[in-house]
Amino acid sequence: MIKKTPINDHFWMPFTARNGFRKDPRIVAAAEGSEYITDDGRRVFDSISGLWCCGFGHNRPEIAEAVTRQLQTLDYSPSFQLGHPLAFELAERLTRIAPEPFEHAFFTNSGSESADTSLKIARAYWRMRGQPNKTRFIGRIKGYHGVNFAGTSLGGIGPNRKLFGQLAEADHLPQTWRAEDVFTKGQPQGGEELANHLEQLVGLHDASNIAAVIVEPVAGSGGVLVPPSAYLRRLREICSQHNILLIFDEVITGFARTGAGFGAQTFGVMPDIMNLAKTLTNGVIPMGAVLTGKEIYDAFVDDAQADHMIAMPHGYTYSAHPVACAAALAALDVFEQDNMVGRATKLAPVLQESLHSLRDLPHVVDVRNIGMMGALQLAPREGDLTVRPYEVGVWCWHHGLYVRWGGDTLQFAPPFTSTEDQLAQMAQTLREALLALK
Ligand code: PXG
Repeated sequence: MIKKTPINDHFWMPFTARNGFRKDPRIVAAAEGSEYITDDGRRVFDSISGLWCCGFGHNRPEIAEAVTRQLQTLDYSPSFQLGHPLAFELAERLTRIAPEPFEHAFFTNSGSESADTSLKIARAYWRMRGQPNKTRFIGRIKGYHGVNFAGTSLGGIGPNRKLFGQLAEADHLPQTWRAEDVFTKGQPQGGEELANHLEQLVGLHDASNIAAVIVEPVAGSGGVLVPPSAYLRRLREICSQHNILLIFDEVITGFARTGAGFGAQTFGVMPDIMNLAKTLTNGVIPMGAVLTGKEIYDAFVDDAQADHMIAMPHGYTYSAHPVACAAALAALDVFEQDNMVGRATKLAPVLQESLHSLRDLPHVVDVRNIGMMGALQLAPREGDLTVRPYEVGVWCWHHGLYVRWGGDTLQFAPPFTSTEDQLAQMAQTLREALLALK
């Protein structure tokens, strides 16, 4: 006899349509590999790796063992004025896996905290360098950097902002989606003109007042908007020319999601600061990180400073939490030993063909993909952008497929451990859903 989970209103659910959920609760009881198991015992393919965070597959025994061992060795210790071995080991390991010039890791507990941390580092860096007026930040329309004050302000998804007002001062570059690029496989061409908008903002504010630009290499939650081929390079050029720090939010694109280890490597463009979270621990324990090169770190540290002076008054109770460090170290072992970059590279064309095989189905107005991420954009129904993705998503849930809906898109980021058959079945279920619904 299968027991259905009782639900209640005490749990104030994040980013959840409460009424739809109450009528038809979707409860995950367990996970295995690329699948969730529901509380009524059904197996559901996880086409979004949880929330883009479990790319190495669920319930990896290596990570579970490392976490268990750590819980029995050192449950918690502060990283303010004290250290523990795994924090140093993880920082060293992570910066070795990350591309040059990243040598330093500041640990956070989420992508939202990584956004706040990176922007504070940027402002403090310019102040340390004697340019305290460089305080302004520039994000991008359709960008997502989490939900804290920085992420809400610099993010560019309208519905995530409207209830809260403009929390911190910010400008936004235009989004990178262009109508002429629909149904492009991988990167569209060109896009310099989109990056050139940054020059207008520099003209408006003057570079002497701008601290940093923050973008995702590929906008994820905004609907998998793949940057055109010349876009990121041009953004980098303009930032370098005007002494503006470029921050890549690689919370989704980090750890093989775009094919290479990091989006910066896929696109051949190095930012000054790189934000990480999610797959850093394969989603097992909350953790994020902000990586910088030596030049930024060196602006904060000075061997001549008095012994009791704190140069960076920032950090979280759980920064470099020992259990999170253990999870991340084990996840990095899996990342390297199971060749996640190789798996993602091999599976990416299969995902591409699965998604693009749906292009002629009713309501599909765009299909986008890069590496192991992709999206289907659906036409609005009677002016409502979000109803179709919602209905398709719920239909799929009842037919063995968990797919993430957001705005006018369905979004995909399957585990790199998925099989080709699972991706083919995913496309088949989506096909049936799109034909079944109006
Ligand atoms: N930056 C990026 C690029 C993200 O995608 C965050 C920051 C914030 O991370 P935290 O850990 O604070 O949530 C994210 C998070 C979705 C979805 O469905 C995406 C995220 C979170 C929840 C849902 O697209 N991204």
